[in-house]
Amino acid sequence: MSDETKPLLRVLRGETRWPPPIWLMRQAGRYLPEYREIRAKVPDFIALCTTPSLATEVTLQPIRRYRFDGAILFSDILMLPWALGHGLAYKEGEGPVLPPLRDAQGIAALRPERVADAVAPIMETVRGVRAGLAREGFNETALIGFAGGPFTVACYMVEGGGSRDFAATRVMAYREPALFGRLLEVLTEATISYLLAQIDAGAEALMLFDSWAGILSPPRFRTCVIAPTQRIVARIRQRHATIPLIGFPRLGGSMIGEYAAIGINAVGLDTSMKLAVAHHLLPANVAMQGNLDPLAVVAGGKALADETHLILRRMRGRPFVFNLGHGIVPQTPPAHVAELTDLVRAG
Ligand code: 1CP
Repeated sequence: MSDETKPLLRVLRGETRWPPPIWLMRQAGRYLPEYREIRAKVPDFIALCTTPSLATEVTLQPIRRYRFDGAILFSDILMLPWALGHGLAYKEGEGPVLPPLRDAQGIAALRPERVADAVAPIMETVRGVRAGLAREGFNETALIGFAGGPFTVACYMVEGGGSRDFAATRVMAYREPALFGRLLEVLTEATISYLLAQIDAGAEALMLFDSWAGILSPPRFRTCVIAPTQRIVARIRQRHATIPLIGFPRLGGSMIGEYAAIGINAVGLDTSMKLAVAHHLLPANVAMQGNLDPLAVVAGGKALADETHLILRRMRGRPFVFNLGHGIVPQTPPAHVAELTDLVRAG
């Protein structure tokens, strides 16, 4: 089946299809026993992301169970700082840990010239997933490549890991805008090369995860989220005029209209976004993706059905990709994901 007949790609290019295509953020991961089995043998998460045979396998696992319309490359947004030579480790139960980057020396120590070699195994995974999808007969499933939004990646680098409020990052963005801008610039350029390489390796659509976009004031949202994203979109469009691009400015709220105006094909909506407001803010040709609460999938049953039907009712008649409002959580029963795909496919 050619690209043009894959439902996800058609919808991202502006077509309305019903039932809508579906995939789920973090669809490969700890809620799946077959993922946990591989993870038990590879305790180092970075090793999992950089071993093409294993990363390919875990990318395909959820497709075999649920025949999702999108397969998302198994990797992590923090593999880019890792590729830039910034230290990265994943601590059990703690999430990612990086050396906090707070000054010009920290930026000068980044090594953009290393990125292409460092991400070579990830490109091998992209090729492996495309081949695996074809070999296993998933002809309608499109491969989604991704990167973190430069702002969100900077959050983890400045803070040195996850945080509830990324206070050090926001203070740096306000107090030292030139320094923070320089960091964003290095990340933006590296992200462009990284995403172009994913397209060359076989990614059919790309998503930018800007999970912490919404913690900024509107003026800083423009300079730290919209401007870098606009540059990424323009540079990718120069080489690949029609590749679908999905942006996820999580918690972007009232700013998503301005965000969508930069030439992105689709906007990922988080759970807090009222869909009537999203309709008002986004142009009709921009597809929407989202926004079921991941905890509704944990609940299952009537609550899951009610929440799902509400979203389907609100989205009928416009380009729409069913997804969650944030990543699936580890305690999700795999049977509830099957309930969800049945509900969506019944329209
Ligand atoms: O097995 C494990 O325990 C590791 C858990 C895990 C997984 C499965 C991490 C560590 N990353 C991933 C994969 C991942 N991360 C994907 C793969 C594709 C998919 O199935 O969707 C993607 C797209 C991401 C993106 C990602 N990583 C984001 C953006 C989306 C989001 O959830 O907001 C972020 C913020 C990260 C950082 C990260 N990586 C891992 C953790 C635990 C975290 C969050 C840290 C924190 O802020 O507390």
